[in-house]
Amino acid sequence: MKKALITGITGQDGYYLTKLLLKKGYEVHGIVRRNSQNSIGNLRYLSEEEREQITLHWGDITDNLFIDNVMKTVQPDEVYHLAAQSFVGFSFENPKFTYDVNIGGTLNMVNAVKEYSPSSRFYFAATSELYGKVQEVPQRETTPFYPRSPYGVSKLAGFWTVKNYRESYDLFMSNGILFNHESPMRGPEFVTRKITLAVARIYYNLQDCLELGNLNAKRDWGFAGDYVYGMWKMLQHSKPDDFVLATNETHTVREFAEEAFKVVGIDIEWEGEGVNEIGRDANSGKILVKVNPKYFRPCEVDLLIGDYSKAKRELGWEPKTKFKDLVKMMVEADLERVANGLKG
Ligand code: NAP
Ligand code: F7E
Repeated sequence: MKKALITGITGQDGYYLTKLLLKKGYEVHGIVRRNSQNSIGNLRYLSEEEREQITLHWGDITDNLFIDNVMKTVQPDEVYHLAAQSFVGFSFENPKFTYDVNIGGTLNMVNAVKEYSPSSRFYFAATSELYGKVQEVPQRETTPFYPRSPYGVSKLAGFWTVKNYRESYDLFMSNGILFNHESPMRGPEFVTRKITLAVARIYYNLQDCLELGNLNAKRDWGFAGDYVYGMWKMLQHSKPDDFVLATNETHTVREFAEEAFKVVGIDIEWEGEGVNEIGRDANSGKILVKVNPKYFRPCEVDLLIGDYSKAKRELGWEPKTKFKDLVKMMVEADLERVANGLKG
């Protein structure tokens, strides 16, 4: 039985990756940081049977003694390093913390592999945020990087740390340059989930209006369930390497919101510009979307669209879920959650 160690197991991708690896018969170990509620994040949505199969190790990735011990004890065949301070907006407010977790934590992980489990195959969660102010459209593995946030800079350091350990010590370490991927397990502060949750709450008259920041930002949004399969494929490959996973389709935040309201039968009509732009229910005239500058970022990534042809060619990976189906899946899941909440 193969053994996998997942950091960030309580997050969005941790949830889908755990399900995938359990299904494939892996012994799954996860790193969870302690909190006062002993909460296990998205792992609570796994079945009891699935949860019982996971071994949790309680600690923080910034603690190198803890990471060394886990690596020595578990001796995993595969390590999926997903843990990070992953919210770009928050990284502007807390750059030091973001660097400590995303750079320091990643260094702890690769070093523990080198010292205590050098035959482990290692996956690092790099990101399309490395491309930031894009130097080429669409972005691929050879596109020069230009990060635009403390988060992006921290992940750039992580990317190069992984590559440097791979080249210096002959370790199997791969970088997944993943474009935005979403799901019903997405944190509620990220724009897609913020929108789908608001649509469900507006539908049930629990909220009047949705406030957003930059409606013009364009993202390449895929489904997290498809992307964790790509992570696994990278570690089954004949050699370690760096791969873009994306859909090669891009949409504005405005389009995402429009599509999400459509799922509950509301057509949005837009008026005005910039901070004065509003979205009205075309039927009732009610204002459902407003712009609030507090959600603007000091530096924005305007356009992301990824070219995943290398992953397709070398790994046989392709995204399966289309944009409209992703939006529908997320709105429907939030409608159900909000309805269940109403039932108490
Ligand atoms: P997420 O939902 O924010 O999950 C992050 C995970 O990291 C959570 O389990 C969190 O634990 C854990 N974590 C944070 N700081 C930690 C620390 N100091 N010690 C131990 N665990 C810590 O992120 P995601 O969307 O699943 O993304 C997974 C990874 O892919 C992240 O590295 C992210 O930066 C990267 N990525 C994401 C996307 C995307 O679109 N989703 C795209 C490219 C790259 P808590 O539950 O305790 O907070
Ligand atoms: O923002 C704009 C915002 O926070 C997307 C992380 O998983 O993907 C994610 O980073 C866009 C930005 O994700 C709001 O300005 C408008 O242009 O959902 P987001 P992100 O910054 O793209 C990458 C690939 C990662 O690696 C990250 O870990 O939407 N936007 N209005 C808004 N964003 C938020 N959060 N909230 C708003 O109200």
